[in-house]
Amino acid sequence: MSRNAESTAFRSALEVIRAVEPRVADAIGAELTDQRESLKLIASENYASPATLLAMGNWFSDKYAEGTVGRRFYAGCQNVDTVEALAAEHARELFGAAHAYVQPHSGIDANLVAFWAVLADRVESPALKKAQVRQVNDLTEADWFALRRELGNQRMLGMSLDAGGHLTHGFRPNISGKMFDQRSYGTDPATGLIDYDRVAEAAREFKPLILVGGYSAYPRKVNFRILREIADSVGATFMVDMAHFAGLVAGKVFTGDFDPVPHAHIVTTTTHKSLRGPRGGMVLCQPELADQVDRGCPMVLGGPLPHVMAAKAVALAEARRPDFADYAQRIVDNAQALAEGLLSRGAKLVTGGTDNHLLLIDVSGYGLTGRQAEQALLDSGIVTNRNSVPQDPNGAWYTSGIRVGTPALTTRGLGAAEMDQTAELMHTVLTQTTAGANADGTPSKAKYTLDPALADKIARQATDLLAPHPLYPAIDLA
Ligand code: DSN
Repeated sequence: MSRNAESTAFRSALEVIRAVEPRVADAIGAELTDQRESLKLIASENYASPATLLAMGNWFSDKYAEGTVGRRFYAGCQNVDTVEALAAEHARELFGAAHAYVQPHSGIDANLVAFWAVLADRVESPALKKAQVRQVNDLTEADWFALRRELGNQRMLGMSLDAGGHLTHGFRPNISGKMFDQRSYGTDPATGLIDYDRVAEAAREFKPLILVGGYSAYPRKVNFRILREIADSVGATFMVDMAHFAGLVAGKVFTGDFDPVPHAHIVTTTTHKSLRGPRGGMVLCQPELADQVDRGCPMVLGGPLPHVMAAKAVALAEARRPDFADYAQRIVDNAQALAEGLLSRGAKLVTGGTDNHLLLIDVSGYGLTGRQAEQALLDSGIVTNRNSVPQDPNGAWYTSGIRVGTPALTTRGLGAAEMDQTAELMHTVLTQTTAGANADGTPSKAKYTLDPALADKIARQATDLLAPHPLYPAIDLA
């Protein structure tokens, strides 16, 4: 394919959009410019390929396709069947999974589908059994009442939010925290690492129906074999949310005990983080859960997004190519180089480093909150997000941490030398930013001072660092 084809495709698309609502075309163009010019270190973001992006912009978006391949509630789904089956096949092959469900629209949706599947599979409920085998109209009011009562308050054990767990693993801001009786396991205060003996102890005491592994802000490998043994010892279903590190599993950087797929009963993921696909979700599971997982829509999900499933098929095909394994390894190499660069300049990292795609900087060492650090870095063209650190005294809004990740910069082709330069830029910003005060003189958790001239200089240096690694080099919108 000629490099010109990508440019022509996006230019033509924008021309068509501009004829209807030029401000949308302008915003799309501006987004490309912003992404090209900033040092994107958000651990959960990436840059999908032009083929993946283009697979989403078409008439598949116009099609309803509730149900599953070959069993739809709408006529005319033969082409949707083709792309959904392809995406599922690529997912099964890539991850060595028995079953793949590619309809979830996001990671939250994928987790809700998984929770439903486990509840339906595991909860001892005569009413639920009736609901599964009969037409729903046959259930009495008493059956429905019993079903609601029996499904509620089931137990879930997952990683605590401040240790790096995710909201959807039973925390209050998400519906999982309202449906489930949740308890969490944290990390060892001295090392920042998961203490598997403590997890086993919590599981023995709490006897969860679901043990959840996985994280959105834990910078280390997780031993899923041990977590599965713990789940088995208390009769729990073992679920892993691998949204953050799916690319490292796909690229065979995480294998054996660190690959969740052979160990978990059910695995959820997003497709747009380290996996580098379109914005969406996916569930992989063992055969006994497949039937319940496939009920995801309409049980939990709105109608599937066929255009996104088409893009998932494209991205998963890309992830099956040999060069994806090289990409996945470079993500980790870059994260370790960035960690090294920060540590050598005196930064404090949770767990003292990383063995995945992300690191968590404890910015209290710079006298800043996460919010102050995030904004000062943003002023300087460095895009990160604030994040709690274990036992965070500043709570989840202001936080004491900055989470950074390397999947996006690795896609652009940056390597270890540039990671060291990135560490230097970040260190300069963080050491030159001072915390501000409120009107009454008390310390502010949000205000800060950073010389705007320095911020501009760093932003220019960030752009220079990126210049040899253009984003979407074949695409010229001018
Ligand atoms: N929002 C994602 C992240 O940034 O980790 C997870 O939901």
